[in-house]
Amino acid sequence: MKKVLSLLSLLFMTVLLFACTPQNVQEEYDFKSLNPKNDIYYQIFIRSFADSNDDGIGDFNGVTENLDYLVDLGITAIWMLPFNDTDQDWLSYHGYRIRDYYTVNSEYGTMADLENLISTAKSKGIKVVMDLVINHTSDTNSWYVDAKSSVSAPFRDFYVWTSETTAFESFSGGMKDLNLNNPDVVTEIKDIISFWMSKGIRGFRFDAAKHLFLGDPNINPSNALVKNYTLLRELQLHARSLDPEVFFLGEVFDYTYEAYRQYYIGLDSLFDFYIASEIWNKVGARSNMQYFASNIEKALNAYKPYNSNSIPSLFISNHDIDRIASRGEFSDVNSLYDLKQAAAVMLTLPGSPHIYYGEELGMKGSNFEGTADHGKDLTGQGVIYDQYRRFPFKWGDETKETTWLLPYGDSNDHMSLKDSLLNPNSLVNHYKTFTHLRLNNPALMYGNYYKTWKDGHTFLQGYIRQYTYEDYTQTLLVVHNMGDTTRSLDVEFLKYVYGDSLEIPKFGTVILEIDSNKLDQYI
Ligand SMILES: [Ca+2]
Ligand SMILES: [Ca+2]
Repeated sequence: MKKVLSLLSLLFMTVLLFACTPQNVQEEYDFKSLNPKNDIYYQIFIRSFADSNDDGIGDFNGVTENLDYLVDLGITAIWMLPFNDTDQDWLSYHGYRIRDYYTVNSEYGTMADLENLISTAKSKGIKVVMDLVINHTSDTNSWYVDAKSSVSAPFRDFYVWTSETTAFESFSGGMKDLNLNNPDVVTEIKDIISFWMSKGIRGFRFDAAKHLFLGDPNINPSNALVKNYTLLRELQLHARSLDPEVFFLGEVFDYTYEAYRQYYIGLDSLFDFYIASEIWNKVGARSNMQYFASNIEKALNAYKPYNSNSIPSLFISNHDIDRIASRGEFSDVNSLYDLKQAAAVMLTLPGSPHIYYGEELGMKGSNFEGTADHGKDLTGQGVIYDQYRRFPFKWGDETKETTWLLPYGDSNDHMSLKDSLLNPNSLVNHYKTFTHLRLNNPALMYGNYYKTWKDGHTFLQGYIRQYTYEDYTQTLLVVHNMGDTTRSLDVEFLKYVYGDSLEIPKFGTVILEIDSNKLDQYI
C-alpha cells in the first residue's frame, strides 16, 4: 500500500510539474492564436535558397522541399523577396523590377508550385509573407509601355512625368515610380493585395515605404510622410476587411526611430533599423554598452502612441546591407561570441525577429558599391553590385545548392548547414536554442512589454519581459554580459530559463524567471 501511495504521489507531482511548464500553459491557452502577428521569420531570397530541378537557380519547390529545416530552426513565418514576374536579366536578378503583379517569375516555377509552397507551409505552421513592390514598376510593365506611348495613353497617369518623355525614378535601373496620387493606381494595388490574399498570402512587406510619395515632383516633400502612412493605412483597412489577422510590414530605411515611428499608424510592423544599429554598436563594437537596454526602451516607447500593439521587425542583417559576419565590428577574434550574442539579443526582444537566410551559418557577403571595384566585371559574371550579400545558401548537399553566382572572395568561407548542425558549438545550434526559448516562453514571444533592468551597468545589460493573459503571467529577466570576462549577477529569481549559474561567462546571456509580484525590485 505504501508503495502504491508513493507511486501515486510521484505521479501527482509529475502531473503538477508538467502542468507548470510553459509549453503546457501554451496548449491550454493557445497563445499563438491570441497573438497571430508575433512570429519568428526567415527571410528567403528564392534564387539563392534551394534548387529543386538542377538548373542552378533556386525555386519555389526548393523552398517547399526544405520547410522541415525551417521548422527545426524554430521558424513560424517566411518573408520571400519578390517572386512576381520580373525582367530576367543579370541586373534584375533581385526581382524588384515587376513586369506583372499577377504572375510569378518563371525562373522560380509556376503559380501551382507557389500555391503548393503556401499550403505545405501552412500545414507545418508557417505563414507566408510576400514582398510587395508598389513604389515602382519595371519599364517593361505593360502599364508603363502604354503610358510612354503617348501623352493621352490610358495608363499615362499611372506614372509621374518630369518631362513629356521622362518618368520619375526613385531608384535607377529601369524602375519607374507609380503615381500613387492617382486613385486608379490605388484601386489596382488593392486588387493586387486581394489577389495574393486569395492565394493564401498572410502578410505583405512594403518595399521602399519612405519613397512612396517622397521625391515625387508633384508632392510637397513636407507632406510626403503623412501621405505615405495614410496610403498604407488605407491599404491595411482594405486587407483587414479580407483577413483581420493580415500582417503589414514596412521598410523605411532609416537608422533613427523618429524617422519611422509614425508609420505604425498604417502598419503592424516596421523593420527596426535603430535597434539593428544598437546591436551592431553595442554587441559588435562594444561601445557605450551602458546605454544599450535603455536606448532600446526609448525606441519601443516611441512606437506605442501610434500603435499600442506595435510589433517591431527585428533584424541584424538583410539583403540590402552587408551580412553581419562581414561587418568590421563582428570580424575580430571574438567574432563567434559577438554573432551569438547579437542573435541572443534579437531573439529575446519584443517584436518579430527576422533571420536572414544563411545568417545562422555565419555567411559572409558585402557589396561592391562605392569601392574602386564598382562597375567592373571582377568575377567574370557581369557587373557586381550587391549580389554577394545574397549568395547561394550552403547546404553541404550539392543536389540542393544553387549555382547562379560563383564563389568570390570569402563568400564561401563558412561551415555548411550539414556540418553546422553536427557541431554543438555552431552558430546554427545557438540560433535553434534561442528560437525555441522564444517559442516556449510567452514572455519572450508575445506582447511588447519591455523595461530596462535597473541594476544594469556597462558590462551587464538587462531587461524585463512579461506576458499576461487572464490569470497567467510570466516575467523574465534577460541579462547579457557584454564584457570579455566572467561577471557575477546578484539577483533574486525563481528559476533558470537559460543558463545554470549567476556567474555569466564572457559575452554570455542568462535568462531568469522572476516573481511577477516583486517586479518593482527590478525596474
Ligand atoms: Ca531551379
Ligand atoms: Ca514614389
